[in-house]
Amino acid sequence: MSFFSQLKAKLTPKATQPYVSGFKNTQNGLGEKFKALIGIQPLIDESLYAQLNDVLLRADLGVTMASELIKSLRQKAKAEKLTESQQLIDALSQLLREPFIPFELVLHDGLNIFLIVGINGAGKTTTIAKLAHRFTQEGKSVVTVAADTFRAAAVEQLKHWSNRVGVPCISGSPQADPASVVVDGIRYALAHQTDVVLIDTAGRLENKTHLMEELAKIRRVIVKTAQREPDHVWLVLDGSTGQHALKQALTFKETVQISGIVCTKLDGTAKGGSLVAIAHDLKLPIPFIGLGEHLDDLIPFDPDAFVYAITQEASP
Ligand SMILES: Nc1nc2c(ncn2[C@@H]2O[C@H](COP(=O)(O)OP(=O)(O)OP(=O)(O)O)[C@@H](O)[C@H]2O)c(=O)[nH]1
Ligand SMILES: [Mg+2]
Repeated sequence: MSFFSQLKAKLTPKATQPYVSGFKNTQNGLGEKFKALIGIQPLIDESLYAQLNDVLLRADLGVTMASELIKSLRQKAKAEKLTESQQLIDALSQLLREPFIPFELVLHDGLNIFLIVGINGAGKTTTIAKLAHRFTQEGKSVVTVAADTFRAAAVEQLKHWSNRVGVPCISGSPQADPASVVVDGIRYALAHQTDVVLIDTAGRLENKTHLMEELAKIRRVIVKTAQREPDHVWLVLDGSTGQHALKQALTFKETVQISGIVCTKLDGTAKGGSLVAIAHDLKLPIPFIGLGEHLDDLIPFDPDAFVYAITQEASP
Protein backbone atom coordinates (compact mmCIF):
# COMPACT_ATOMS: atom_id res chain seq x y z
CA MET A 1 0.00 0.00 0.00
CA SER A 2 1.44 3.39 -0.97
CA PHE A 3 2.19 6.01 1.66
CA PHE A 4 -0.35 8.32 0.01
CA SER A 5 -3.11 5.71 0.35
CA GLN A 6 -2.20 5.10 3.99
CA LEU A 7 -2.43 8.84 4.68
CA LYS A 8 -5.74 9.12 2.89
CA ALA A 9 -7.16 6.18 4.82
CA LYS A 10 -6.14 7.77 8.13
CA LEU A 11 -7.50 11.27 7.52
CA THR A 12 -10.99 12.75 7.41
CA PRO A 13 -11.89 15.77 5.23
CA LYS A 14 -12.60 17.69 8.45
CA ALA A 15 -9.05 17.04 9.70
CA THR A 16 -7.41 18.04 6.43
CA GLN A 17 -9.58 21.05 5.54
CA PRO A 18 -7.66 23.76 7.49
CA TYR A 19 -4.37 22.36 6.16
CA VAL A 20 -5.53 22.17 2.55
CA SER A 21 -6.65 25.82 2.59
CA GLY A 22 -3.87 27.14 4.86
CA PHE A 23 -1.03 25.50 2.93
CA LYS A 24 -2.43 26.10 -0.55
CA ASN A 25 0.60 28.15 -1.63
CA THR A 26 3.06 25.60 -0.28
CA GLN A 27 1.13 22.89 -2.12
CA ASN A 28 1.36 24.94 -5.34
CA GLY A 29 5.13 24.92 -5.00
CA LEU A 30 5.49 21.30 -3.89
CA GLY A 31 2.69 18.84 -4.72
CA GLU A 32 1.84 20.62 -7.98
CA LYS A 33 5.48 20.52 -9.05
CA PHE A 34 5.79 16.85 -8.12
CA LYS A 35 2.73 16.13 -10.24
CA ALA A 36 4.21 18.04 -13.20
CA LEU A 37 7.48 16.11 -12.89
CA ILE A 38 5.67 12.76 -12.87
CA GLY A 39 3.82 13.85 -16.02
CA ILE A 40 6.94 14.83 -17.93
CA GLN A 41 9.15 12.06 -16.64
CA PRO A 42 7.30 8.88 -15.65
CA LEU A 43 10.50 6.90 -15.03
CA ILE A 44 13.24 7.62 -12.48
CA ASP A 45 16.51 8.90 -13.87
CA GLU A 46 19.39 11.03 -12.60
CA SER A 47 17.86 14.34 -13.69
CA LEU A 48 14.75 13.65 -11.62
CA TYR A 49 16.78 13.83 -8.41
CA ALA A 50 18.21 17.21 -9.37
CA GLN A 51 14.77 18.54 -10.18
CA LEU A 52 13.32 17.25 -6.94
CA ASN A 53 16.14 18.91 -5.02
CA ASP A 54 15.23 22.16 -6.76
CA VAL A 55 11.57 21.86 -5.83
CA LEU A 56 12.48 21.18 -2.18
CA LEU A 57 14.70 24.25 -2.04
CA ARG A 58 11.97 26.44 -3.49
CA ALA A 59 9.54 25.20 -0.84
CA ASP A 60 12.06 26.48 1.74
CA LEU A 61 13.25 23.18 3.15
CA GLY A 62 16.79 24.53 3.23
CA VAL A 63 19.97 23.24 1.58
CA THR A 64 20.95 20.73 4.27
CA MET A 65 17.51 19.19 4.63
CA ALA A 66 16.98 19.00 0.85
CA SER A 67 20.28 17.23 0.18
CA GLU A 68 19.69 14.86 3.10
CA LEU A 69 16.27 13.99 1.74
CA ILE A 70 17.62 13.34 -1.75
CA LYS A 71 20.33 11.12 -0.29
CA SER A 72 17.79 9.08 1.69
CA LEU A 73 15.60 8.94 -1.38
CA ARG A 74 18.39 7.45 -3.49
CA GLN A 75 19.00 4.79 -0.84
CA LYS A 76 15.32 3.98 -0.63
CA ALA A 77 14.97 3.77 -4.42
CA LYS A 78 17.90 1.36 -4.56
CA ALA A 79 16.81 -0.80 -1.63
CA GLU A 80 13.22 -1.04 -2.81
CA LYS A 81 14.12 -1.24 -6.53
CA LEU A 82 11.85 1.65 -7.46
CA THR A 83 11.55 2.48 -11.17
CA GLU A 84 8.61 4.88 -11.53
CA SER A 85 8.66 8.56 -10.64
CA GLN A 86 5.30 8.14 -8.93
CA GLN A 87 6.87 5.63 -6.54
CA LEU A 88 9.78 7.94 -5.86
CA ILE A 89 7.49 10.86 -5.01
CA ASP A 90 5.50 8.59 -2.74
CA ALA A 91 8.73 7.63 -0.96
CA LEU A 92 9.69 11.30 -0.72
CA SER A 93 6.34 12.19 0.87
CA GLN A 94 6.97 9.50 3.45
CA LEU A 95 10.39 10.99 4.19
CA LEU A 96 8.81 14.43 4.63
CA ARG A 97 6.59 12.98 7.37
CA GLU A 98 9.42 11.33 9.32
CA PRO A 99 11.02 14.24 11.26
CA PHE A 100 7.81 15.11 13.11
CA ILE A 101 7.76 14.09 16.77
CA PRO A 102 4.33 13.06 18.05
CA PHE A 103 2.81 15.40 20.62
CA GLU A 104 -0.41 15.37 22.56
CA LEU A 105 -1.14 18.16 24.99
CA VAL A 106 -2.44 16.73 28.24
CA LEU A 107 -3.15 19.12 31.12
CA HIS A 108 -2.46 17.65 34.53
CA ASP A 109 -4.26 18.39 37.79
CA GLY A 110 -2.97 21.49 39.52
CA LEU A 111 -1.29 24.41 37.81
CA ASN A 112 -0.01 23.97 34.22
CA ILE A 113 2.69 26.52 33.51
CA PHE A 114 3.32 27.75 29.96
CA LEU A 115 6.22 30.10 29.22
CA ILE A 116 6.02 31.67 25.76
CA VAL A 117 9.14 33.13 24.17
CA GLY A 118 10.32 34.36 20.77
CA ILE A 119 11.55 37.31 18.75
CA ASN A 120 9.64 40.57 18.21
CA GLY A 121 6.41 40.24 16.32
CA ALA A 122 6.53 36.44 16.01
CA GLY A 123 3.00 36.13 17.38
CA LYS A 124 3.55 35.36 21.09
CA THR A 125 0.78 37.54 22.51
CA THR A 126 -1.74 36.45 19.89
CA THR A 127 -0.83 32.81 20.51
CA ILE A 128 -1.40 33.28 24.25
CA ALA A 129 -4.84 34.76 23.55
CA LYS A 130 -5.67 31.80 21.30
CA LEU A 131 -4.45 29.29 23.90
CA ALA A 132 -6.44 31.06 26.65
CA HIS A 133 -9.50 30.83 24.40
CA ARG A 134 -8.94 27.12 23.71
CA PHE A 135 -8.42 26.18 27.38
CA THR A 136 -11.37 28.29 28.53
CA GLN A 137 -13.58 26.50 26.03
CA GLU A 138 -12.37 23.21 27.48
CA GLY A 139 -13.63 24.41 30.85
CA LYS A 140 -10.22 25.21 32.34
CA SER A 141 -9.47 28.29 34.44
CA VAL A 142 -6.75 30.43 32.91
CA VAL A 143 -4.66 33.41 33.95
CA THR A 144 -2.30 35.36 31.69
CA VAL A 145 0.86 37.10 32.86
CA ALA A 146 2.18 40.21 31.11
CA ALA A 147 5.91 39.79 31.67
CA ASP A 148 6.57 41.98 28.62
CA THR A 149 7.15 45.13 30.66
CA PHE A 150 9.28 47.02 28.13
CA ARG A 151 6.38 48.54 26.29
CA ALA A 152 3.19 49.79 27.95
CA ALA A 153 1.38 48.89 24.72
CA ALA A 154 2.43 45.25 25.11
CA VAL A 155 0.76 45.01 28.52
CA GLU A 156 -2.35 46.73 27.15
CA GLN A 157 -2.46 44.29 24.24
CA LEU A 158 -2.44 41.25 26.53
CA LYS A 159 -5.00 42.86 28.87
CA HIS A 160 -7.25 43.56 25.92
CA TRP A 161 -7.06 39.96 24.66
CA SER A 162 -7.54 38.55 28.17
CA ASN A 163 -10.65 40.70 28.58
CA ARG A 164 -12.03 39.44 25.32
CA VAL A 165 -11.46 35.84 26.33
CA GLY A 166 -12.70 36.56 29.87
CA VAL A 167 -9.61 35.60 31.89
CA PRO A 168 -7.62 37.63 34.47
CA CYS A 169 -4.33 39.20 33.39
CA ILE A 170 -1.57 39.83 35.93
CA SER A 171 0.71 42.78 35.15
CA GLY A 172 3.21 44.95 36.99
CA SER A 173 4.02 48.63 37.04
CA PRO A 174 5.60 49.98 33.83
CA GLN A 175 9.28 48.99 33.54
CA ALA A 176 8.89 46.49 36.40
CA ASP A 177 11.32 43.59 36.46
CA PRO A 178 9.65 40.94 34.26
CA ALA A 179 10.72 38.21 36.71
CA SER A 180 8.83 39.93 39.55
CA VAL A 181 5.65 40.02 37.45
CA VAL A 182 6.09 36.30 36.80
CA VAL A 183 6.36 35.65 40.56
CA ASP A 184 3.11 37.64 41.11
CA GLY A 185 1.40 35.70 38.33
CA ILE A 186 2.39 32.27 39.62
CA ARG A 187 1.41 33.21 43.20
CA TYR A 188 -1.96 34.44 41.98
CA ALA A 189 -2.54 31.25 39.99
CA LEU A 190 -1.56 29.03 42.93
CA ALA A 191 -3.72 30.99 45.38
CA HIS A 192 -6.73 30.77 43.04
CA GLN A 193 -6.15 27.11 42.13
CA THR A 194 -6.01 28.07 38.47
CA ASP A 195 -5.53 25.29 35.90
CA VAL A 196 -3.35 27.16 33.41
CA VAL A 197 -0.98 30.11 33.60
CA LEU A 198 0.23 31.59 30.30
CA ILE A 199 3.31 33.80 30.61
CA ASP A 200 3.91 36.36 27.86
CA THR A 201 7.45 37.66 27.45
CA ALA A 202 8.97 40.54 25.52
CA GLY A 203 10.18 39.84 22.01
CA ARG A 204 13.95 39.53 21.91
CA LEU A 205 16.57 38.90 19.31
CA GLU A 206 18.50 35.74 19.92
CA ASN A 207 21.85 37.58 19.68
CA LYS A 208 21.08 39.96 22.58
CA THR A 209 22.82 38.16 25.43
CA HIS A 210 21.37 40.16 28.35
CA LEU A 211 17.83 39.61 27.09
CA MET A 212 18.44 35.91 26.70
CA GLU A 213 19.78 35.84 30.27
CA GLU A 214 16.62 37.55 31.41
CA LEU A 215 14.66 34.59 30.02
CA ALA A 216 16.88 32.21 31.95
CA LYS A 217 16.12 34.28 35.08
CA ILE A 218 12.37 34.09 34.42
CA ARG A 219 12.73 30.34 34.21
CA ARG A 220 14.57 30.25 37.52
CA VAL A 221 11.93 32.30 39.37
CA ILE A 222 9.21 30.01 38.03
CA VAL A 223 11.04 27.04 39.52
CA LYS A 224 11.55 28.87 42.80
CA THR A 225 7.96 30.10 43.13
CA ALA A 226 6.10 27.04 41.81
CA GLN A 227 8.62 24.55 43.22
CA ARG A 228 8.94 22.91 39.84
CA GLU A 229 9.90 23.42 36.21
CA PRO A 230 7.47 25.08 33.79
CA ASP A 231 5.42 22.38 32.03
CA HIS A 232 5.90 23.89 28.59
CA VAL A 233 8.41 26.39 27.25
CA TRP A 234 7.28 27.16 23.75
CA LEU A 235 9.17 29.14 21.18
CA VAL A 236 6.89 31.04 18.82
CA LEU A 237 8.31 31.31 15.31
CA ASP A 238 7.02 33.39 12.43
CA GLY A 239 6.50 30.69 9.81
CA SER A 240 6.35 33.19 6.97
CA THR A 241 10.08 33.79 7.43
CA GLY A 242 10.91 30.15 6.66
CA GLN A 243 14.58 29.32 7.11
CA HIS A 244 15.23 32.51 9.13
CA ALA A 245 12.99 31.23 11.88
CA LEU A 246 15.10 28.11 12.13
CA LYS A 247 18.33 30.01 12.78
CA GLN A 248 16.80 31.97 15.68
CA ALA A 249 15.37 28.83 17.15
CA LEU A 250 18.74 27.17 17.63
CA THR A 251 19.97 29.94 19.96
CA PHE A 252 16.75 30.01 21.97
CA LYS A 253 16.91 26.27 22.36
CA GLU A 254 20.35 26.52 23.94
CA THR A 255 19.45 29.29 26.40
CA VAL A 256 16.02 28.40 27.76
CA GLN A 257 15.46 24.69 27.15
CA ILE A 258 12.60 25.03 24.71
CA SER A 259 10.17 22.10 24.83
CA GLY A 260 8.07 22.87 21.77
CA ILE A 261 7.60 25.13 18.77
CA VAL A 262 4.51 27.08 17.82
CA CYS A 263 4.75 28.18 14.22
CA THR A 264 2.53 31.14 13.32
CA LYS A 265 1.48 33.00 10.17
CA LEU A 266 1.51 29.86 8.07
CA ASP A 267 -1.73 30.98 6.41
CA GLY A 268 -0.93 32.01 2.90
CA THR A 269 2.80 31.27 3.05
CA ALA A 270 4.61 29.37 0.32
CA LYS A 271 7.32 28.52 2.86
CA GLY A 272 5.43 25.78 4.68
CA GLY A 273 8.20 23.35 3.78
CA SER A 274 10.34 24.98 6.46
CA LEU A 275 8.26 23.12 9.07
CA VAL A 276 9.94 19.89 7.97
CA ALA A 277 13.39 21.43 8.47
CA ILE A 278 12.33 22.95 11.82
CA ALA A 279 11.16 19.58 13.13
CA HIS A 280 14.25 17.82 11.79
CA ASP A 281 16.90 20.29 12.98
CA LEU A 282 15.42 21.18 16.35
CA LYS A 283 14.20 17.69 17.27
CA LEU A 284 11.29 19.29 19.09
CA PRO A 285 7.55 18.71 18.76
CA ILE A 286 5.30 21.32 17.14
CA PRO A 287 2.24 21.40 19.43
CA PHE A 288 0.32 24.11 17.53
CA ILE A 289 0.39 26.13 14.34
CA GLY A 290 -1.14 29.54 13.65
CA LEU A 291 -3.23 29.79 10.51
CA GLY A 292 -4.73 33.25 10.96
CA GLU A 293 -5.35 36.17 13.32
CA HIS A 294 -8.62 35.00 14.91
CA LEU A 295 -8.95 33.24 18.25
CA ASP A 296 -9.88 29.97 16.54
CA ASP A 297 -6.92 30.04 14.17
CA LEU A 298 -4.49 28.14 16.39
CA ILE A 299 -4.80 24.45 15.68
CA PRO A 300 -3.02 21.40 17.14
CA PHE A 301 -0.43 20.42 14.56
CA ASP A 302 -1.23 17.19 12.73
CA PRO A 303 1.82 16.06 10.70
CA ASP A 304 -0.26 13.61 8.63
CA ALA A 305 -2.72 16.28 7.57
CA PHE A 306 0.17 18.63 6.85
CA VAL A 307 2.06 16.22 4.59
CA TYR A 308 -1.19 15.25 2.91
CA ALA A 309 -2.03 18.90 2.22
CA ILE A 310 1.33 19.85 0.75
CA THR A 311 1.76 16.76 -1.45
CA GLN A 312 -1.80 15.75 -2.33
CA GLU A 313 -1.72 16.86 -5.97
CA ALA A 314 1.00 14.31 -6.61
CA SER A 315 -1.01 11.38 -5.29
CA PRO A 316 -2.34 9.00 -7.93
N1 LIG B 1 -1.85 35.92 9.49
C1 LIG B 1 -1.49 35.64 10.75
N2 LIG B 1 -1.11 36.64 11.55
C2 LIG B 1 -0.74 36.34 12.81
C3 LIG B 1 -0.71 35.01 13.30
N3 LIG B 1 -0.28 35.04 14.57
C4 LIG B 1 -0.05 36.34 14.86
N4 LIG B 1 -0.33 37.13 13.81
C5 LIG B 1 -0.18 38.61 13.71
O1 LIG B 1 1.17 38.98 13.91
C6 LIG B 1 1.26 40.25 14.52
C7 LIG B 1 2.19 40.19 15.72
O2 LIG B 1 1.57 39.36 16.69
P1 LIG B 1 1.88 39.52 18.26
O3 LIG B 1 1.12 38.44 18.92
O4 LIG B 1 1.65 40.90 18.72
O5 LIG B 1 3.43 39.20 18.27
P2 LIG B 1 4.42 39.21 19.53
O6 LIG B 1 5.37 38.09 19.33
O7 LIG B 1 3.66 39.23 20.79
O8 LIG B 1 5.17 40.59 19.29
P3 LIG B 1 6.07 41.44 20.35
O9 LIG B 1 5.31 41.47 21.64
O10 LIG B 1 6.19 42.78 19.71
O11 LIG B 1 7.37 40.76 20.44
C8 LIG B 1 -0.17 40.66 14.86
O12 LIG B 1 -0.63 41.54 13.88
C9 LIG B 1 -0.94 39.34 14.79
O13 LIG B 1 -2.28 39.52 14.46
C10 LIG B 1 -1.10 33.94 12.39
O14 LIG B 1 -1.10 32.75 12.70
N5 LIG B 1 -1.48 34.34 11.13
MG1 LIG C 1 3.74 40.54 22.42
